[in-house]
Amino acid sequence: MTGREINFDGLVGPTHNYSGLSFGNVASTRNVKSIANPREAALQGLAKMKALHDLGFAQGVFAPHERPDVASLRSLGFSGSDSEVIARASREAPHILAACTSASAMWTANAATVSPSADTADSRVHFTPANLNNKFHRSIEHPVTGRLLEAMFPERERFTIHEALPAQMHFGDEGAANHTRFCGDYGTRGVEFFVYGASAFDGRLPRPQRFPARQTLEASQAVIRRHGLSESAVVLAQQHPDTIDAGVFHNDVIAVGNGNVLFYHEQAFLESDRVLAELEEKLARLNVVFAPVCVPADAVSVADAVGSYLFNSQLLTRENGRMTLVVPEECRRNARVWTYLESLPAQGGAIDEIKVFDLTQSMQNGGGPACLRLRVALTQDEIAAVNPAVMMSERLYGDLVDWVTRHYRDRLAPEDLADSELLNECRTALDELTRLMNLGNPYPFQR
Ligand code: SUG
Repeated sequence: MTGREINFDGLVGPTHNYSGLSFGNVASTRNVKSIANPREAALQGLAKMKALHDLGFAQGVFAPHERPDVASLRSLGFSGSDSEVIARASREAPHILAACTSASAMWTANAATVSPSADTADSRVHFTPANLNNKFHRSIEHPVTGRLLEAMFPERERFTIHEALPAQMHFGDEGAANHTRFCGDYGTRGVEFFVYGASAFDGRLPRPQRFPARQTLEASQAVIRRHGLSESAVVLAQQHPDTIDAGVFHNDVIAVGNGNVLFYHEQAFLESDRVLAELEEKLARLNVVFAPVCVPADAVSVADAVGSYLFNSQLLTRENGRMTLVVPEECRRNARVWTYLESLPAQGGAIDEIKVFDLTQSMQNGGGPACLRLRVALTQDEIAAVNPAVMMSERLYGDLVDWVTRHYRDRLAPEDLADSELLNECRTALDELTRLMNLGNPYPFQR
């Protein structure tokens, strides 16, 4: 093997809560004003990271952000000391305070789009932090995401960290949640698959009627240009607008790919036949035999997929070349989905193992196993250049569990967001974390 995929999971931040901020994400809307347990959320995520590390998968950790984001509140006119800013925002605009307090950076599939060096014109690994322009609470993530990526991938001659795309609806970019890379070996050239929800400029393309299409065609095309990807190794596809209207707000809620496998729902894409044929043909040029696994609607409906997050799974290649599907506990609770999953290993494809994790705290905001991780495929030399303090180990796991246990609350209700102590708790925790993970000073309060 010349390359490896590392999964960088978002460590859930201390302000994890349910504010119903994501119109079009049905779990977020359904659970608005529920009581959150940030400590449990972080420990659930860490347990998944550690379990996958123990199984031999390469696992990294992506640090959370400083919240509430006082600078954003100030930019919206709230003034005074930090605690006065929070008090005023909670009185006058609690929805804005909630947006500025979200721990949404945990869903690192939305942190950036990543192109491995084997695919890019200058043979560097390219990262474009996502502008997440469709939702205010997420649009404030990219500056710190960029600084964290710089600290995680410090060698500029190997790793190019771009600015986010222009913060404008025409270039709405949701990062790797709408990007999949197919390949033979992770270190050799692959085909990058970009799925968009709608075009911002081309009125002939259909668009969803009920919920927003967060990723635009034009954003995907801009990332392709920036990363120096070759047209012969890129496939673009439009997500089916009806599925967006059914709650599929990112492609990773309806499809997941890895290696030569695409595991997808029958209704995921418009022009499905063209998309599959193009993937097959472009992969064949790289001597990779494409192996799509289509889940028919009569086995699992789109509603079942949205409710269970079957496709928001991680598809991981084990050392023997076979694949493990990592799904959330919710899949076991849906009889049709579970029946399908139990039949999958016997179908004779590459996926012959299912692992189930309890990620309920994140799931209640619409974030499953795939949302929580950013995949970065690297060569051995590049792996050696990653900041070692962000890589999962027995020691880091122990340190992070201890850190979460000491700093996180086990209950966060909507009214708690007005408590300015939360900001101090978050800053104290993050100051310690930056030393633990050797991240420098990426946060506004440290600058
Ligand atoms: O952007 N939820 C996130 C979930 C992101 C899931 N990511 C992927 N599918 N890759 C979102 O909708 C809800 C926050 C709240 O309502 O409090 C939220 O932001």
